[in-house]
Amino acid sequence: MYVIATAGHVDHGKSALLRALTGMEPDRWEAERRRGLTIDLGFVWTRSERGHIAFVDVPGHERFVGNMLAGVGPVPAVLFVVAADEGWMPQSAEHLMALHALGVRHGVLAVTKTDLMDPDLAAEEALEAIRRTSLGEIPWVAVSARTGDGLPQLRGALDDLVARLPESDPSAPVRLWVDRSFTIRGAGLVVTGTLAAGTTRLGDTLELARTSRRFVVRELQSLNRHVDEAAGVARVALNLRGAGRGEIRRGDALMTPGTYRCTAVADARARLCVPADLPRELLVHVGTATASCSIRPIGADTGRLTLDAPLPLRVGDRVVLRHDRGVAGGAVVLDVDPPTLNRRGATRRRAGELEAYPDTPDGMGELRRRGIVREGMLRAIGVEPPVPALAGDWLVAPDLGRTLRARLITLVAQRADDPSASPLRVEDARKALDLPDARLVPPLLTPPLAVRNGAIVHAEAPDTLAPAVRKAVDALERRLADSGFTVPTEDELAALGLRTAEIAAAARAGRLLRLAPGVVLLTDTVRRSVRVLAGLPQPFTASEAREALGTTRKVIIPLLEHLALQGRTRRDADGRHIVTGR
Ligand SMILES: Nc1nc2c(ncn2[C@@H]2O[C@H](COP(=O)(O)OP(=O)(O)OP(=O)(O)O)[C@@H](O)[C@H]2O)c(=O)[nH]1
Ligand SMILES: [Mg+2]
Repeated sequence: MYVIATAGHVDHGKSALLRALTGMEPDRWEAERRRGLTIDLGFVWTRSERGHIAFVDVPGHERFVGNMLAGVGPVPAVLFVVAADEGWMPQSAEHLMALHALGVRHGVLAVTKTDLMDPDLAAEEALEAIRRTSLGEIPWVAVSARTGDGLPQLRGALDDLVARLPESDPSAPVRLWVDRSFTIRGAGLVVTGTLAAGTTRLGDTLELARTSRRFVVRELQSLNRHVDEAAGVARVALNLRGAGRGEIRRGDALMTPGTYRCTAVADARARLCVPADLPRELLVHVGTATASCSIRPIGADTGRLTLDAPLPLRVGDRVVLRHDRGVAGGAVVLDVDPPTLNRRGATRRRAGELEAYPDTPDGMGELRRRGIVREGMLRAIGVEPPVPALAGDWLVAPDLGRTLRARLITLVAQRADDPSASPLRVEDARKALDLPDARLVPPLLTPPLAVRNGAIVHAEAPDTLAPAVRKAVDALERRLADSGFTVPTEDELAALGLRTAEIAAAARAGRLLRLAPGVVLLTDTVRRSVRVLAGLPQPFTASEAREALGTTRKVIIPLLEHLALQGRTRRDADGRHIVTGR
């Protein structure tokens, strides 16, 4: 299915043309038909060679420009209507400005009422104006809704138009801007909208962005027919279980849960207007939503929008800016999570940053700016993750990843230089590198660095440990197995051939721990000591620990320091020790 919106000056024959094309009535309200004036959006459709083409008919009267913007907001293509007898008019220009602000690139011009006047002059005027906008060169057709002249050509032009429309992604998260909501007796609330991308299915859960309330799709229709699923671009009508009368209204957005964030502050690049020249208070239109907003200029063409109500904005969204005299221009959303601008010089710096932001969402740029970010966050702000997750759902910018790897190597090397140092724990590395999640540490390690028992070690170290040293440590382990808390003396170690250099190598391999000169422990002994200490009434003093382990002050003081550093114990206000249970 394809969806096309109309545009054009009041009374130029938009609704009459759709009536002639589709045989359906776009003016839904009795008042509209009586007054011969479209007030609100109309929805009609026809079959074409390529499938259904649905139309969103908009009002041309300047008083209803808000409704017009809700109609064109989520729609990718336009049927621009100009009456041959009146030619280019103020609302033609305003609608064109809105389409340009929204970045609409696909359209057909219909010069209608050709039964009243030759169309050429009107066509020339209109094409001249349209050419200078995002629509560029578009085909035009002369038609008369009254006589039916030109209708076959218009159908042909519409077929060609839809054939050129870009495909939308059926797997994208849903953001359905609601354009109508009504209650059906016995069924409850029904909402309609143009699904721009993504797929919605019966039984799906959608989240109302304004309140975060979730609803299950109980019934799904497209063009008045029941369907099990609908993929964008499509007109859809959803009956939502549990939604009360008036709970969802035009301007609301129904979202795939967890794929969006609402924001009231966004930095944007202005189109067709200069932020500094705009009134401070404006209306901003996006999708079918309208919000009051203030704009604060940042750079020459950039500014910060602050909305009176948060909206599920995405990077790359096109918005229309309007004041009491009409459409003022538009803007492209560049950043939906912008930094505060409190510090001196912050605005000037920000102006420079925003200059470098592209108009179209740039996943790698967003990742680089953030360095480390969750996949869901990038999707929520409107960009596809440009690289696979490194751990969990965390993405790391490639440049930053390289820097972090190098810093990890340095950190570990610094420890290795110090024979008495214990291996670097993953949590210490996380803190040192300021990572948001310890799961990021292992994939950032460069072999042979690897994680063993929560610490970073040279994975090859046990194998590269000289056979004599390995044998000596093995022998020590055998001898001390089950012997409780025993600290081998320097003589015992020397007898096994374990002197300073050998001890340092075994420490790097994670087998021995050198706590202080003359205080060398098996890693396993340290583990056992924690179990013993955990069995003491908490908190405990150093002497109580010494007694429990049957050791000396010379050993217990560095041991307790080591355990505290490792986070295995902590000190209370009186300097006593508590096993943390980790
Ligand atoms: N002679 C002639 N009159 C037409 C033609 N198309 C529309 N009209 C008349 O023009 C008037 C306005 O037509 P609409 O279709 O309501 O115009 P519109 O653009 O939808 O107007 P709004 O929705 O209010 O902006 C009506 O009286 C129509 O009968 C046409 O091709 N020839
Ligand atoms: Mg109309």
